[in-house]
Amino acid sequence: MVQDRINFLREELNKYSYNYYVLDNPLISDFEYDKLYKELEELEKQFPLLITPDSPTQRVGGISTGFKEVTHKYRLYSLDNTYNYDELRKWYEKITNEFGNNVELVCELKIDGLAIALAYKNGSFVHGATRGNGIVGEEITQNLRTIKAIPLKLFEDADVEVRGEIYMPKTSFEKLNEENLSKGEKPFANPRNAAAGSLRQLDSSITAKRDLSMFTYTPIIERASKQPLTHWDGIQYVKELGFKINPNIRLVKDIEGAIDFCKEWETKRFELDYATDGVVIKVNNLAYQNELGYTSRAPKWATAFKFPPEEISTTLKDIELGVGKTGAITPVAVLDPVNLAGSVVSRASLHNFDEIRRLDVRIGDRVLIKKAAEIIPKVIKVCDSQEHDNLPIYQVRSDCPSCHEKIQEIEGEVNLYCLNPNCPAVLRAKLEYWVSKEAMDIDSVGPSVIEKLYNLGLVHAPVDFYKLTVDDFLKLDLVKEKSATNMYNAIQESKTKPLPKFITALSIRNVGKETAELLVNELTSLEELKEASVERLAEIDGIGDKIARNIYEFFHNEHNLQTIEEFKNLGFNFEPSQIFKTNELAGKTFVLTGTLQSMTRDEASDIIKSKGGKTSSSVSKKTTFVIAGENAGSKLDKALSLGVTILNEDEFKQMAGIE
Ligand code: 0OX
Repeated sequence: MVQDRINFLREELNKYSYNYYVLDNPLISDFEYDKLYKELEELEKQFPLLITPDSPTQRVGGISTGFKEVTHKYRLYSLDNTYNYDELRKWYEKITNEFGNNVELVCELKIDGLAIALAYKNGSFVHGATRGNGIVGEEITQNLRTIKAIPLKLFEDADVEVRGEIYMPKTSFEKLNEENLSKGEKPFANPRNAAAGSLRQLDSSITAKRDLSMFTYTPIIERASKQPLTHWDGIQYVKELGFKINPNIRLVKDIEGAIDFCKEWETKRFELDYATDGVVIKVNNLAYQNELGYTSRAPKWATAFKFPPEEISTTLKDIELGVGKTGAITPVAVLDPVNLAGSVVSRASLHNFDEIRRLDVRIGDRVLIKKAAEIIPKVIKVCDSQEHDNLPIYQVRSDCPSCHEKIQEIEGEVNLYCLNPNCPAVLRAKLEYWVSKEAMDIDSVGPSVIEKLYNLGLVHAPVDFYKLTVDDFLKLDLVKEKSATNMYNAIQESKTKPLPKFITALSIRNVGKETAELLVNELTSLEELKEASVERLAEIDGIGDKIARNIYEFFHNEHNLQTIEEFKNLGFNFEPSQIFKTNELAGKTFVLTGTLQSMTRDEASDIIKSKGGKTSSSVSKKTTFVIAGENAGSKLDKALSLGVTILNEDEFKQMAGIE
């Protein structure tokens, strides 16, 4: 009776935990899970003899005095690396020389974590060890038990040994580092170190608190209901047994197929929430694998194609200061050009002066730069060197590099600002932003036209765009009648753009497209916006006190109000009716991926928002729909793995009620 209930609870809990941690597909709330878990815990307390090591309550573990060395039953080999496609083709040629053309390959992302081996007897997890030197590793079973993506009990009573990679998601790594910093502890250098540090804890309750996961990539089936003959089938089989498999895996016909996979992931990898440093390519047929065998350190049937480095060191030649549309002074590192993740980089972001001070960056230093999801790489640290100490400490200049007015601090802001309203750099940046896609989207007027208009004294502030005649454009060299008329028309047409775009274009500090939309959705008209108090503004979901104050100050500045009046007199349309939303898509969150045929992603996003829906840049359990265009990437894979409904462009248009 008690045993039955215990069995039932264990099965239920295992099912929910598997769906949550392995399939990323939660079935019940944390509350419901905890209720079942507590009931099981209570029963096991009353009947301790019924506790088994594969019970879900046994993931907590205790304190050990050290890690025991263990000899692996099967050696964990390394991988030979390849760095370019020709090397890959040569590797494949050796194989096809032996087996003929069209040897199938499996491509897997190479997870940058820690390799481990797990042993299962009669379907239960018995022990796990680190890779060590491949022959001898350290037994860390207790710590591995705390990782929920590692099944304690398989769906089948099988004897297997699997290998895989333990990793920490990038977002969890950042969170952990923030916590460490706030406690005055040293941050981890990267997610891999954080995973290693978490795994090597003598107190496994610490490991349990860290967000670690595992992708399984090598199945060794000793006794089970199936004996796969290919690597692909082996992977599918261990998935059936309950292990977590990376969804970004592909079976290809030949090396060109594998090269396509590598090319695809060279850039898409930055969208993932875990680090990957390459692609592992494996011969699919296990009989071929057997015949090919191993060198002294690595299999001949597999190779790792390494992505170009995401981090590289170079010399900092100078620090240039940019002046933004709000007057913010932003330091930019000028570098000795280097190849980073496939492109030549000669400039990198240094964010702000606090960052320069924090890193103690000095001109002449060797610095480490990194390419992350963002396009512009950033300087992440100064490399240790003896020269560093002899270089002069970077001195922040006190004047604006453009107008030479004194630059100032603003309370609550990390940047320094040039607050001269007539600073040429600020004026130019505002003009460029006005025409940008995010703001008024005047495609035909680019930075070089703006520069000429500005230098001729024809345009000083955005209102001046609307006073230009076709003849004014003809004053610019190389501009002919047709393009002059185009530019004139595009500017005039922009007067009818919806209010959020106009507000975005005003360059209010910290107010971009998203905030402008929030404002208009709540306050609906420019008049209401002008009259709103700081408190009213801060009440809007998504607008904090600081931004509320910036908005308030902007609309209580005489010069700004005059400018807005001028726009009105020039025929700008501030009708609130334009921004009323419908609510067909209320409560639904969309993620857009790939290229759409009949509209841009921004346009689709505007349609969603105008109908009350939300958009997000990443797929999660909260995503309602993923709209997948052509060449949709990892977001589509993630949606598939989470079971999120995928819409094609036509289905989306139908849902949104557009033809
Ligand atoms: C990974 C990874 C590592 C095959 C024989 C030696 C290594 N880091 O993601 N290793 C392997 O494969 C074995 N596959 C992977 N995906």
